[in-house]
Amino acid sequence: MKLSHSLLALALFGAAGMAQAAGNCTVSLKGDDAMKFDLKEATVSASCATITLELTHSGKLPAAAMGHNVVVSKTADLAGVARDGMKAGAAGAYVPAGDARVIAHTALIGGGQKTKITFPGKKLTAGGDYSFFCSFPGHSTLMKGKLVVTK
Ligand SMILES: [Cu+2]
Repeated sequence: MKLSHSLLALALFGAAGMAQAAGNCTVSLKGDDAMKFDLKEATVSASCATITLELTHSGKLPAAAMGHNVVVSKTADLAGVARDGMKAGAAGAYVPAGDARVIAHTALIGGGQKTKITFPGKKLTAGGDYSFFCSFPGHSTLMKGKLVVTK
């Protein structure tokens, strides 16, 4: 009896694991004029061949005043990337060019716009400590969240 119960538990765990590996290849975020993302946490799978990162700016303000992007980095790199992004300025869309700490980033958009990018799941490691944030000057203190990476 005990054995069959453990086997059943294993089968259930296995099924849940497979379902997880098959999904979670898309992250959709909304940013608004109140300098907020709609999510504090998102989950993706490192086994996705391609991860899609979508951003919708649901506000009305132009990119120059309330621009948003989504940058993915290790959580430990967030502050440094945000700081160097500010130095890159509007011309660099507030993302440091060729910076290895930037795992992925979308374009900077204004109210009413949408953007998306893709990157390979293998750029992430399951269980790693990652964050997503907006690198527009001053935004990352509010506009950030945890990117949970599963297998
Ligand atoms: Cu922003």
